[in-house]
Amino acid sequence: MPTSRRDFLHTAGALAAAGFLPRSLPAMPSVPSPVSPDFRGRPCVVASANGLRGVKVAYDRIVAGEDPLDGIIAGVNIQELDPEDQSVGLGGLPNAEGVVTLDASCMHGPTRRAGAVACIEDIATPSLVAKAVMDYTDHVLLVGPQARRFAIEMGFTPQNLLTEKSRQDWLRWRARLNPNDMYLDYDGTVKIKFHTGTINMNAVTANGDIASVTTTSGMAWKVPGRVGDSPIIGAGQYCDNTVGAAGSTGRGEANIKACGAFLAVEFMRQGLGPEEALLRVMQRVIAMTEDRLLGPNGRPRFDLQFYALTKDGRFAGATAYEGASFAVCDEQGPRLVKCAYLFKESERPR
Ligand code: SD4
Repeated sequence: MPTSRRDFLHTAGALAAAGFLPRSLPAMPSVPSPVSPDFRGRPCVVASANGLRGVKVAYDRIVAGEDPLDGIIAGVNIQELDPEDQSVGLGGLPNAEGVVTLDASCMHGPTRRAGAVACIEDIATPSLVAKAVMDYTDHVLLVGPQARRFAIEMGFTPQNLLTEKSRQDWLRWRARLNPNDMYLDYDGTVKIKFHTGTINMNAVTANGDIASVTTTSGMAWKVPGRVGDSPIIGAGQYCDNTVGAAGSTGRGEANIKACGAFLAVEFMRQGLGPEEALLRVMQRVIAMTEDRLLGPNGRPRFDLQFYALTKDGRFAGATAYEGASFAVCDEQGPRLVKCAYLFKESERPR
């Protein structure tokens, strides 16, 4: 039965009385108007720690006047094309069937556009395919074989992304999966990687234009067809040219439910600094986490990092546990900075 406005108000009142809704809804914060053309800020690039080389490349490009999205995509391309980074692009760890499938998304603040690809095979630079979706189609997200076909039509060259190193890691993982299968077990001293990686990068130029990008091979050994948070606009990355940008790496399943990157930007829009905004996002993620992924002390059993910057060049990284770092480049040059955190490592459930 349709709910009348009267019923709705009555229910809302009951929920407010029970503490589920604020008693009086606060006024919505106004969306800041676009800054004037003579706005002068601080150019800055932030990324996950594996973006240390990339933030310098991106920073130099945006300071030289290049578009912020082109700058950060050039930055993440370094990791996508590096076969030693097994969390992204060429050499990324494959799914359970030994197939490398990649996810990526990007946003361009000045033109308020976004593009993404998910579960794409054979193309080493999905960040550029995401940008091509943004630049050349009326859509935001292409997936699977059709995303691959689109990329080839756009001039990308397909290649085998499974390096010998990642193939060996996959064979070891598979051999250990089931003691009763027909695969001989590897020597027990060989360490199996359960990689979580990914690269997220965000940039703001001196005139306050913002962009964000995230690219990944996703969770190692995932169920074929699995898509993580990286290609989901508002989860893996988000940017609003009036406020700032944010993105994430780590357990995408945890982030998707909190729309973490969007939430971080919304918290910054409401006036929080980037560090406080990201810590609040992390708290929201934990509040949305199912019991099986929490320890008896309520602490998460997974890793998830967030990164953010504001239109005026402030930045932060944050995570649940002490010890993680993120990459930044501004006028002080490229460097790793410690992430803010909620808990000591000793509080992590064993
Ligand atoms: C994902 N956030 O696919 C990405 C990559 C990752 O563990 O680090 N996965 O969820």
